[in-house]
Amino acid sequence: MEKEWTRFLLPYEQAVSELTAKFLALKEQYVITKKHVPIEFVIGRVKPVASILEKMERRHIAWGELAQGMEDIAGVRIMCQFVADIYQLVEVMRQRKDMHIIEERDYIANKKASGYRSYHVIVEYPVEMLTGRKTVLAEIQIRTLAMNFWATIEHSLNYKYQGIFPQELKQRLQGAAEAAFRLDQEMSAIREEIKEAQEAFSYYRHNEKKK
Ligand code: 0O2
Repeated sequence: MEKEWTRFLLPYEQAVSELTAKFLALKEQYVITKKHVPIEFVIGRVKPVASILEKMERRHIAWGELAQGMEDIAGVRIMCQFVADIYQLVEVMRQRKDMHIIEERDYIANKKASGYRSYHVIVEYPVEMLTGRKTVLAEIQIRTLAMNFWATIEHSLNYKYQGIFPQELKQRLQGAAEAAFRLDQEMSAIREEIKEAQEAFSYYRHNEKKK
C-alpha cells in the first residue's frame, strides 16, 4: 500500500516542486524590474496521506475518484504584502500557458464563516513523467502576510480543538480575522499615500529642474 501511495503521489511531488520554482522565478523577474515585488515568499507541500484519507472519508471520495475529486493534494501558497498584489498575481496566472485555471475561489471578497481570507486558484498542471505526460490538479492559495498569520494560528488551534472551538474562542478568532483585514486595508491606504507623495515629489523635482 505504501508503494502505491508513493507512486500515486509522485506526479504531485513534481508539480509542487515545479510550481514553487516557477513562482520563485516570477518573483526574481519582478525584482530585476526594480518595481514593487508582489511576491513575498512561496511554500509548497503535498498533502500528507493521513489528511488525504481523512478528507476522502469526510467528502465520500472513492479511491478511483481521488485525482479529480481532491483538488489540494498538490498545494502551493504564495504570500504577498498587499491585497492588490494578490489580484495582480491572479491576472498573471490567467495569462500563463503552462497552467490552466479551472476554478477561482475569492475568499477575500467572500470570507469564510471562520473569518478565513485567501484567494484560491485551482489549476490543471501537466508534469512529464517517465511514463508520459500526466496532468494533475493543484491548489494555489494566495494571501497577504496578515491573512497567513491568522490562518496559521487558526489552523493549529483547529488541530487542537478538532474543529469544535469553544464559542468565546470562535468569536475572538473572528475578531482577530477582522483586525488582520483592517491592518491589510490600512497598509494599502498608507501605500497609496506614499505612492502619491512620491509622485508629487518627483513632479516637483522635475519642475524645479526646468526653472
Ligand atoms: P491543509 O493542511 O492546508 O492542507 P475543505 O478542505 O473541505 O475545508 P475545500 O472546499 O476542499 O474545503 O477547499 P477550500 O475551502 O477552498 O480550501 C481548503 C484549504 O484552504 C484548507 O486545506 C486550508 O489550507 C485552507 N482553509 C480553508 N478554510 C480555512 C479556515 O477556515 N481556516 C484555515 N486556517 N484554513 C482554511 P486543509 O485540507 O484544511 O488543510
